[in-house]
Amino acid sequence: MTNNPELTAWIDAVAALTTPDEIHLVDGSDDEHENLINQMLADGTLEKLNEKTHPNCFLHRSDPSDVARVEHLTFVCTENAEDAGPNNNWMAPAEGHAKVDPLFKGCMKGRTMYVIPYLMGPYGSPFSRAGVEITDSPYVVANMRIMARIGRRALDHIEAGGSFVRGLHSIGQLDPNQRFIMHFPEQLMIKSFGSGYGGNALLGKKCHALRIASWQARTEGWLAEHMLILGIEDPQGNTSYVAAAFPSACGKTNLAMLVPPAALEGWKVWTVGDDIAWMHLGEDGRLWAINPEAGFFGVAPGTSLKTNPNCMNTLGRNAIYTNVAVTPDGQPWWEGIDGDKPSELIDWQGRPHDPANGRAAHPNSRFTVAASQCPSYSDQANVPQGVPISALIFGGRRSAVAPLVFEALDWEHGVFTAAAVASETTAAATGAVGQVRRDPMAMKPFCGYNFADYWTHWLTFKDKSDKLPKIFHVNWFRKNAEGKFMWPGFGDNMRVLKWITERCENKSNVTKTPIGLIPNGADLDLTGLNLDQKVVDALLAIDPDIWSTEVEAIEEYFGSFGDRLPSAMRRQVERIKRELTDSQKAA
Ligand code: SAT
Ligand code: MN
Repeated sequence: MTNNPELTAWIDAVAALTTPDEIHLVDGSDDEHENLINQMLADGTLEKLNEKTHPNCFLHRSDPSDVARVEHLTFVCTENAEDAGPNNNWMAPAEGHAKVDPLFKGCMKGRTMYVIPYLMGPYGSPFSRAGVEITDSPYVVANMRIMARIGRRALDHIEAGGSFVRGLHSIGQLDPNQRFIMHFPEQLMIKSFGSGYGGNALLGKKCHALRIASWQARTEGWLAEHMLILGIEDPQGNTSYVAAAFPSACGKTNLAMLVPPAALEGWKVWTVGDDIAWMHLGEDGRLWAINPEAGFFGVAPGTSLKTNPNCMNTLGRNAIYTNVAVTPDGQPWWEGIDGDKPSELIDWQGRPHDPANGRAAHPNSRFTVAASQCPSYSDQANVPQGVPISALIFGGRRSAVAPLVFEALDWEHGVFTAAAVASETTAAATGAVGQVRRDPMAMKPFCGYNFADYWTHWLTFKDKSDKLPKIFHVNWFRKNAEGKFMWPGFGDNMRVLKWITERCENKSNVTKTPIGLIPNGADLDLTGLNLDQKVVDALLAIDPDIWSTEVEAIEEYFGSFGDRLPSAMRRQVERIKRELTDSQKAA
């Protein structure tokens, strides 16, 4: 099957444990893909969508209990509990294996075991990393084929002696009571049982490219982040790149393929990635980023020609839809899509849609589609050394507190700002929606080790280069007293990106506040946008009283990391508190 002895031994061991009827080494070919699709159409795993309007598109309805990531069942298994930190559920590795291995025993009987070699990152990039996912789900194989570079070329990388992450996955019986997503960073291993959902089952994505990779990145001196990567081209044709971190379902895909408003003539956005960035310091001292993924696994609801035309023009062909609704003529449908709501729909569970049953499409329904189909796909997206990053942007979903945008004072304050990010929870994970929680660097569900050590790692970059990106914080989600969003968002976010690129060239004046540098209202290009000056002022306002409470909450959160918390974080808390008090006294 392969000439790599380690891989052969592992495949044999997994087969002995899981006892599949057949073993299939995935080569990623068109023939193989077609066979898999036909098999899934025959057994009902997939349904064909309207070939005329959505060529080569398929619908998958998951088990209704298996629609999102399960953070409470996700574990980081390290020898030392402190290494996983209070930000992770922890188990000792021996205990972790002992918990899941019995579940895997005989679980593939009557099924085919697929062995998927995959590469995260462009072919030929020194920063790309390989993995092998063993799974009993053909749906996972079809999705991995879109999301990663799979098959022969990935196997070549492994057979040439590259190390690889081992990911073992079985859908089991899709029983929520027998579901675990286990990570063993010290062993470069993942074991996932009982779920077929994206982040739980497509192991190259969050499990490998973030949880395991963040661990490797710390050891090796780079960064594995939950960030989109985009290029901003100015009217003169100069392109600069930014990477931006937001929690799941907070608009990363929309921002990554944004279409600037007509009033900002000549500006363009190019998409490199929409979810994950691996960043290395170059010899020139700049931070260079690659997108380890090859596809988008995006949230469908809310996506429309109005909110994200490039996305709509990406996902109309060769896409797999999961848990969306369908129209009577077999077109995918979700809340927020263009046009009127059809009078008849089949809901995400396959029933005639009855509003009494809730929404027609699941709030976390998804599409899987190749990034190369995106009209704004960057011609630099597959360049082996990646793209140089001028700015890092962090944000969350906050109806109050955080202004539209501010710039950090320096790297240390930027790391503090990113570590202090909070956001209202979304349907991307099971559990309550809309609750504010700390989500440092948008990595709360994805950092494979202790956040305190992670911030320390981020802080080490300060001494390694004087050409690091500037750091910004944005909030598209601020609401007014009536509970309405104050900022139009979507394409108009370009106005904030434009200001950010100008700041990276040290243009535009700013006002210094305790929490960072705020744009002068006049420097935000709001041409063509009918926004009252009062609203702009409110969007940029920093209320010292609200921020005093916020800083106390941040301090309390940091306190949960005890002695491991880098002193720079405490220093920033003290500075901001002092400056807020001074500004309150002055007022
Ligand atoms: O389910 S995924 O983790 O792949 C998507 C997300 O929640 O960001
Ligand atoms: Mn994500």
